[in-house]
Amino acid sequence: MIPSDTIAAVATPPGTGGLAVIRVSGPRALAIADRCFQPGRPSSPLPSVAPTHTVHHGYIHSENRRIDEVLLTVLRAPRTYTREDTVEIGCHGGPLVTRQVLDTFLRAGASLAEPGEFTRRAFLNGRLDLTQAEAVVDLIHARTQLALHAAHAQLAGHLSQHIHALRDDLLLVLAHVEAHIDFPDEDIDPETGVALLRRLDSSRDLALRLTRSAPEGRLLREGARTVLLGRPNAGKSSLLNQLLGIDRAIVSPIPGTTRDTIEESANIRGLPVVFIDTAGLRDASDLIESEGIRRSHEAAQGADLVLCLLDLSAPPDPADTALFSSAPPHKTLWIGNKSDLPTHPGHDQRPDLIRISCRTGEGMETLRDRIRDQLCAGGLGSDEAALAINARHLDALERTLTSIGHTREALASGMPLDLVAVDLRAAVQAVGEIVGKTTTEDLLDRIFSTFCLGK
Ligand SMILES: Nc1nc2c(ncn2[C@@H]2O[C@H](COP(=O)(O)OP(=O)(O)OP(=O)(O)O)[C@@H](O)[C@H]2O)c(=O)[nH]1
Ligand SMILES: [Mg+2]
Repeated sequence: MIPSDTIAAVATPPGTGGLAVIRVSGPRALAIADRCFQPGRPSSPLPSVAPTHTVHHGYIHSENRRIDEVLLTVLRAPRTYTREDTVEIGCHGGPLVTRQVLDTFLRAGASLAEPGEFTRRAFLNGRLDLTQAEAVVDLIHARTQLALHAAHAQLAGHLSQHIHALRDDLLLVLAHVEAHIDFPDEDIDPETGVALLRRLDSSRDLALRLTRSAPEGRLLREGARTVLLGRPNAGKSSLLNQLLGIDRAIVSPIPGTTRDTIEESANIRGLPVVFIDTAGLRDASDLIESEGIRRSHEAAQGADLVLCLLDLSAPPDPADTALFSSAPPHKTLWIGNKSDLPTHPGHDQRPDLIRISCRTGEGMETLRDRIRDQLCAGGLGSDEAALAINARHLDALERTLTSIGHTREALASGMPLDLVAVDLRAAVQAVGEIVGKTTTEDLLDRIFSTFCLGK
């Protein structure tokens, strides 16, 4: 349904700032602005008669009282974010003045926008599809270059193109099948049957390829979970602080300093990484420490990457091997810390050890490179990862794949064509949900409620 009311919201974050922006969008945006805005010069035009994409100096007033001196931008449909008439008011950035400017527009006839309502309108008016609307959120929340890159690609429609191609292919097969349902006397000739199966297979391959970018999508949106494991005093908390560039965790010479897991995000060579500092691994008699160690093991199990830290200055402990058993070998980096101290000869046997010193910073750049390489080996940073689908896309693609599978079986085993069509329609429906060709109010509510106010 195309909305008919005019909405307003503060588009900048709450709090005090130099400027704030208030956005008004809808069929009455310009008329409402006329009632709230007094041009700086009497000869200057009111918003409703001002040309599109022009900026005007003046005052927001309410009941003959001046609220603020502002710059007002007039943007006429359809060349706007929502494709509706839009007015943006740049006012002073205090919370009170911003609120008063907004209230003036609400009193003049605008209604307060829901979170994400501007983007929801952009979607309903055909300016964006659903994957692009989701990319707007990703763009706003991107914390690293690579996450930003993926969000830009999705906003530009890279993922949509693939989804549309997939849907078009399935629709073509459906058209063939439905044509034959209408003429029940004619069977699909064997040649066409083979061609249709081939087309279904290529649809399945494309859908599978897209699902493979899901792990990268998660890493880019949520960060790669990287757990620091090691015996007490190995220097895990010191390493966390080094990687973050701040003193986040308490460091002390007393073994068993860290008792709970500490999580913090960092940007490693453009990749979003969530580091998790854990309690040192040893056989603890203390109840709290044992629980901390249990959590360390648990964190390592669910990790994207595990950093196993050894103290080079201390003799290697045979218990280390057992304790580190929870680290999955293909996603583990072995690190020797305290390279500034004399190295105990027992450590020479591990050629893959990355030598660092949290005290001097030696080896930290190499470690950052190795973390990036290890995460990129999983596909992150590749062109494929630029597709980086999210959990909603994955769910819809998996349903698409199931329906394609059923269609294929039904077609190959010569089932009646109206049954084949049922499965095919389910596949078209599922793939259409991704871009918003088929939607429900519920689905839209779920997506747009994750947006911030004013977006
Ligand atoms: N010489 C030297 N000392 C270090 C280095 N890294 C850490 N230390 C010291 O080692 C001690 C233990 O460091 P932490 O970072 O607290 O070790 P941890 O692994 O977090 O220890 P727990 O929390 O007890 O498991 C502290 O006294 C640090 O100052 C290093 O590279 N060189
Ligand atoms: Mg610690």
